[in-house]
Amino acid sequence: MSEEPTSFSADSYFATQPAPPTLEHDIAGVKEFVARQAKEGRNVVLVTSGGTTVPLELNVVRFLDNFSAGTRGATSAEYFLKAGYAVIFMHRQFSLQPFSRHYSHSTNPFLDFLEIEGSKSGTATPPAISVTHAMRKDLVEVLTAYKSVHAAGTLHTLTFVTVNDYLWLLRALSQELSVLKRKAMYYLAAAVSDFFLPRQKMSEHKIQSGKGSLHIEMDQVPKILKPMVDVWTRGDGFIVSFKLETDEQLLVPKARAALERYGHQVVVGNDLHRRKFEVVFVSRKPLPPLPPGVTVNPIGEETTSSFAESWLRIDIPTSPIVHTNQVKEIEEDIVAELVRRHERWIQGR
Ligand code: 9Z3
Repeated sequence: MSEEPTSFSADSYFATQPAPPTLEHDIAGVKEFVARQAKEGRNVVLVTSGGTTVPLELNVVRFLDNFSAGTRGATSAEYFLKAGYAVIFMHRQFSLQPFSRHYSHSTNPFLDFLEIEGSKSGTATPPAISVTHAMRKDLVEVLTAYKSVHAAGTLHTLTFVTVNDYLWLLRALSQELSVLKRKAMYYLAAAVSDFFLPRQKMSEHKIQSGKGSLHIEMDQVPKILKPMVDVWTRGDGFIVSFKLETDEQLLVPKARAALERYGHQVVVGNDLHRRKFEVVFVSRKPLPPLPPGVTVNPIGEETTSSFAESWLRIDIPTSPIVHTNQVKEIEEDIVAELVRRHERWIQGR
């Protein structure tokens, strides 16, 4: 694998990398969903969530992955639904999803709070199952929200696995959503690989280990935010990207650079280790002060000549695993703030 790296533009990427086989089917589903939401007058948000993989072989045995459990995306999707948005939830297969995330197999396995009621011997009817008393209140709350979203038809779910699936889907969905003009929001919380191996350079079969160390040169994933802003969404979409860093010092400069380069509306910066209780909103224009009585708690707003940063912090949870819906989630305030900003965007301010 010693070929020279290629520099891909978005156009050359899509001209040379194959579309996922389910793309046409996925587009048809989204088209129908968007048309229905447009008729019913809802704002629609595309939420991307979870990590993308980069396969190393065509018959894939090994792949690189990006860190993300899908918590940010799944949690935010619930708050957008609560705020009256219709949600297209585009997520990594098997990552967390709205509603079911409360009962993930690793942190809150649902089998642990189900009980089998006494069975009547000699009958063919299986015994009833009940929920332990302590879990009932939370489950009723989650189930009620889940059922009402289903009845209203306001959640549409799609999956990706590889960064290639992600890029093709993002382009197609942005184009579909562009019919909603300013009523569409794009909330790009998925953790997207910066590097990939083009199909043309991939080994067909499992890479063999006999030759010692493995050297792979990867190409850069094209920067798709620029065409997304200018072409796919035709400049109308309210686009929010996330910037993940592990060096806190880089967060604001990198977020500003992204805004400068791509021209979208907001970058939400988050440090890997602090992301559950602290984020920073970075945008290009200074914003008017927040209205009184809002739930967001920006403790410091700093405005430079062309960028405004507002920090959002919540109390650090005392226990790492808490099996209750009563714990404050930072996504509640992130979504509230973005809904307000989107409203202003719709009004052309
Ligand atoms: C994020 O920064 C997300 O907030 C997290 C969420 C991945 C940290 P979890 O799913 O984690 O709750 O476990 N997402 C964006 C990461 C990303 O790939 N951003 C790109 C970049 O930083 C730009 S779009 O260059």
